[in-house]
Amino acid sequence: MKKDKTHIHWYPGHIAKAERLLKEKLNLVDVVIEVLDARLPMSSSYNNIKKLLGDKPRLLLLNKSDLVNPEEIKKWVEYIEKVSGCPVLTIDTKTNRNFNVIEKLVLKLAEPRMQALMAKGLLRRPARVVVVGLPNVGKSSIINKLTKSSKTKTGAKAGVTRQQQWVRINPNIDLLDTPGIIPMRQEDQDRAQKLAFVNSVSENAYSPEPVAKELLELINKNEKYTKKFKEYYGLNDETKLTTENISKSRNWIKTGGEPDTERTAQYILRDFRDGKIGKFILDTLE
Ligand SMILES: Nc1nc2c(ncn2[C@@H]2O[C@H](COP(=O)(O)OP(=O)(O)OP(=O)(O)O)[C@@H](O)[C@H]2O)c(=O)[nH]1
Ligand SMILES: [Mg+2]
Repeated sequence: MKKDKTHIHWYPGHIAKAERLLKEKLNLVDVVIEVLDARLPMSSSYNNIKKLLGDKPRLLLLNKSDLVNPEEIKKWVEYIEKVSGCPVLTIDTKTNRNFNVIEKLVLKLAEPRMQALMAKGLLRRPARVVVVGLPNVGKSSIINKLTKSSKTKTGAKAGVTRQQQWVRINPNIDLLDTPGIIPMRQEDQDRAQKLAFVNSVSENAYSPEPVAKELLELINKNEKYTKKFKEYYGLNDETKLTTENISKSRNWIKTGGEPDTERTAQYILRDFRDGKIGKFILDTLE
């Protein structure tokens, strides 16, 4: 039988536009906060960011850390700090954990640029920062949390083609109040699939059945993760973890007795994304 291939479809026109908008935002700030999904510490990062940023400082946030194992993500934090040379924090937007550290790190990262301004005879001003990341990683939730206590819009800055709204989140930091969306590129289907698992790809770009199947294939490579899925869906050790077997176990059957694999696929993706099955990191650390 031919293996089901997931085809995630991208729209090159959208990518070009997204890249242009992202670049405009990056040009406006002193520090960039890049948000990653903790379940995909590697696959949710942006390959091209170093090129776009040059030597502009960057803070990395592994968001949705409530959906991963704290010990496992710690190893990722160390690894990413080492390879990127950027500070990395784990956060989730349901708690305040590490949110005060975000502001401290932004100030620290911005300081050399502030010093450079003052060396040119300019006055110190608040550091400017933007939140960027792939779709659905939690950018808006983070911006909302950062701006919650202070809703002072500081207005558009002069010399900017597009009108941008800034919010003063503390006396020393201005945050751009709309995030920069990182465009996804076509070339890497493996990565596209992983992003579809965590709902970072528009649902119009794929059908759930092959994507759920690929998720189970990935899970089947990890014994511990397979066990969690089997426990959740009531499969015994001997039963293979497949969409069909989950359909049967849950009695998601079509009239006529066939397993309703399409409905099952939707449930699997939803349960996984909501963290109901357990905590999973889908990238592998060598
Ligand atoms: N479990 C969990 N869910 C989160 C967390 N942060 C955000 N979410 C959820 O993730 C989804 C996307 O969050 P948003 O803040 O809208 O993400 P975004 O990056 O602004 O998404 P786009 O605007 O579509 O690019 C929402 O359903 C949030 O409730 C988190 O820390 N943990
Ligand atoms: Mg948003």
